[in-house]
Amino acid sequence: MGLVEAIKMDVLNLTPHEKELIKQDVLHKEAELNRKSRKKMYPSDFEPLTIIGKGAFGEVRICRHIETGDIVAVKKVVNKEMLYKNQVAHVRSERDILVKAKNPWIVGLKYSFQDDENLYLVMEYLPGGDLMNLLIKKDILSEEESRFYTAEMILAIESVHSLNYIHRDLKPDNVLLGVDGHIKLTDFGPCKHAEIKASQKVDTDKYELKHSENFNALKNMLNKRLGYKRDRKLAFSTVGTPDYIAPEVFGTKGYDETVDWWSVGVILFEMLVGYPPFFSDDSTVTCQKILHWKRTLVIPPEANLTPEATDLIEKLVCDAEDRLGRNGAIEIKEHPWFEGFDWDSLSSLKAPYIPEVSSPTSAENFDKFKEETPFFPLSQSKLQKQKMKRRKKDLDFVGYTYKADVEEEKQMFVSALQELDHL
Ligand code: ISQ
Repeated sequence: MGLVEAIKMDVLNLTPHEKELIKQDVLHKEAELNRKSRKKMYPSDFEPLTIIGKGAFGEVRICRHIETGDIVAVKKVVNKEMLYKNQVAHVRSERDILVKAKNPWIVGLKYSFQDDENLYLVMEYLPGGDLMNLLIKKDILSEEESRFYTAEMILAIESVHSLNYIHRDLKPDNVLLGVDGHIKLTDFGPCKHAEIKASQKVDTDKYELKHSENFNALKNMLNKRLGYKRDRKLAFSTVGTPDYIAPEVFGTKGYDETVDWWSVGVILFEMLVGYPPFFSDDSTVTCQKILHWKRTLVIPPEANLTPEATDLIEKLVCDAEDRLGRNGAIEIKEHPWFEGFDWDSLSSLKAPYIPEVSSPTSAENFDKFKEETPFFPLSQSKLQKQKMKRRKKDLDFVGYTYKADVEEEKQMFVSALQELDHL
């Protein structure tokens, strides 16, 4: 029986001397784990696999951690870019919140390290794709399906706010889906560049011949959806979309965490209507539309939203001083659109869409990207190959086991020590 199990089983009837001996042993193991977790990491510790995102910041790849076999998502932020774009503080704050936020709503950070050229954030890999990809696949979601994703976003944002952070860039691309279809937040704006299929284009002539005014409105809505999706897939390779940003963020008077509730309202609109409310193929026009939201926010009657859904959108996409959520997330949770919704069992609820994931390294739910430059500096690749060879040899001896995360192991020892103190 292991030490921790013995303590946990509470079968001990220890003398103070025995307790002290065990404590020493636990402390020794903890120190060893601390040493391990301080071990410097290098790009050569990872085998790069598929690219799943690219942007102005750098790129994100699925990688295999050679020592443990863990499949992770590594976000590389190019230092040069950061110097030019003054993003150092941004990356640091991303790292800080990921470290602090050991909660189920935020993509976990396993390690971070840097070399001469880049910074690397090593994160858990969520193979289900992002909410943007789901919306592109499904066109629109039902109110029930949207309620699930909205509820999860609310709890996720609430947890970010409870850490005194404001996400500020909540958009469907930053909402990732796990294998179980539940969401986690990240701060990642990948570009999408597959083209929309010609067969999906609405044949406007046909509609015009057959239908009059109502149908023209419907046609407009559908074409807006398609134009929007095509642009989404093509346009945002270097700059993020402003579609989800609250108007006060553009101003000089300051803003608070309620900007995230605005973004939730915009995403809810998009899930139910099929495009975001201020969409334009020109991002400066989108910004103008956001600033003049009182005039430009129109929920098309053809989308057939329930009065409760309409009301919730209008109470989120509005002036900050009137916005639902300014007195805490509870205000949103109590809105009639959520009437009867079981907030406490959300995490055990079956998600509306369960992503197809054929293997732990599968990238099938992400867009495909061309391999242009090596993910890690070339100087690292020889080292990486050596490490892979060595690892393979080790595995031949000991058999393949996934090593528990060092931090988790450490936590077990800390708990064991605390339990010892209470014995
Ligand atoms: C984890 N899993 C999938 C995609 C990701 C993108 C950015 C950061 C972490 C990720």
